Amino acid sequence: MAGVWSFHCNIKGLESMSKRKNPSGANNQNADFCDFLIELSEYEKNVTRNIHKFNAYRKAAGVLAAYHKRIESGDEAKKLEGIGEKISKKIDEFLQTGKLRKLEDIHQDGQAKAINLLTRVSGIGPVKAAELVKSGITSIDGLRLHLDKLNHHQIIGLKYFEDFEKKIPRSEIQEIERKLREIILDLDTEFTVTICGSYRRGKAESGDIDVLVTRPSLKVSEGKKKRGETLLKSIVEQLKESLVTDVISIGDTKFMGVCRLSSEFPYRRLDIRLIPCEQYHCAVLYFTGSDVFNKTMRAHALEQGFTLNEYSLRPVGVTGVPGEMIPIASEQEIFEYINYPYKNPEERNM
Ligand code: 8DG
Ligand code: CA
Ligand code: CA
Repeated sequence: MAGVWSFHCNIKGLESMSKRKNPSGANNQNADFCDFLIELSEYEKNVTRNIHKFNAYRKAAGVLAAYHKRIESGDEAKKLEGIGEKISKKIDEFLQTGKLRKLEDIHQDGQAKAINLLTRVSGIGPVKAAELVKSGITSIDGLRLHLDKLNHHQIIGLKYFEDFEKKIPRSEIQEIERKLREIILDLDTEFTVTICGSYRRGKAESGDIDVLVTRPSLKVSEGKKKRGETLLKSIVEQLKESLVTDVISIGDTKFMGVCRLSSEFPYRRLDIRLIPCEQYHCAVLYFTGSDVFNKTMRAHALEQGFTLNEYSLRPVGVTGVPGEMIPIASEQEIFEYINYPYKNPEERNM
């Protein structure tokens, strides 16, 4: 899904987005700038569908969040990488007036508001949202009257809209992790189960649960048959007994669905990926994120003559053609190969 993925806002609304995507922890002295930049990036993603502007705003927010001191003028901000004339002007406007004309206009724009709202439904992307708004649907309740316009994923997203908007506390994911391990290891003790995403980065709460599963006998080299096209399906069948409540989609390697600990808890989005063991560490690295961290690390890998993705690390020859995948035995090794100082998952929240 890479590439288009950044265009798929599933359950994340503007508010949760600004909390999620900018690491505005206690030490971010530019959190108010970050918030408006993230809101502008959401607008570019969902409404104008301008991925370049989306990335530019996201990057600027990341740079400001990581900056050690409060920015006092647009000119000062402009000295930082990723902040140009336009964003520096917005910082000045915000410092002088306490708001942004552009955002005020966006807030007044009913169409933009409706598109942003509908993209918060899991499975509804910017294109679908625009289509729905064009057909006159501008609210969640309105959407509930038009299930015929939605696919299975979108219907599930709508059914659990309120629950999926709720952040998942770390303690609840720990409980889900215990249960997942118990059920999956009960099938075969050789399985390894890792919850990645913001949870692995140590966040106090997460938007969804990203699970990776492998086992030593699960090898790329052995081809699809032996890998067992039914392995993921049998795992999910077991999980349905006490954790999984709905299936959004399931293939040989990827399950998307819904889970719930018990009736006292909200329904939660759960993704499970079955990964061949040779690719496990690259996958864990990739799905731990953050996505901004991934981009930075990938760019660094390229500078060092390697291409890095969710499957493998490979050297790039002078001709630009990637070579054979390098055998990887740990996440640390990936950092070592590309000469990148190792960062704990907790240090990847950029
Ligand atoms: P959250 O769920 O708490 O909101 O945050 P998250 O865990 O960081 O985000 P996510 O949207 O669940 O994505 C999980 C990680 O996957 C993310 O941290 C970075 C990585 N990732 C990319 N690109 C892509 C992609 O194209 N598809 C998917 N599914 N994940 C991606 O960097
Ligand atoms: Ca996640
Ligand atoms: Ca996810």
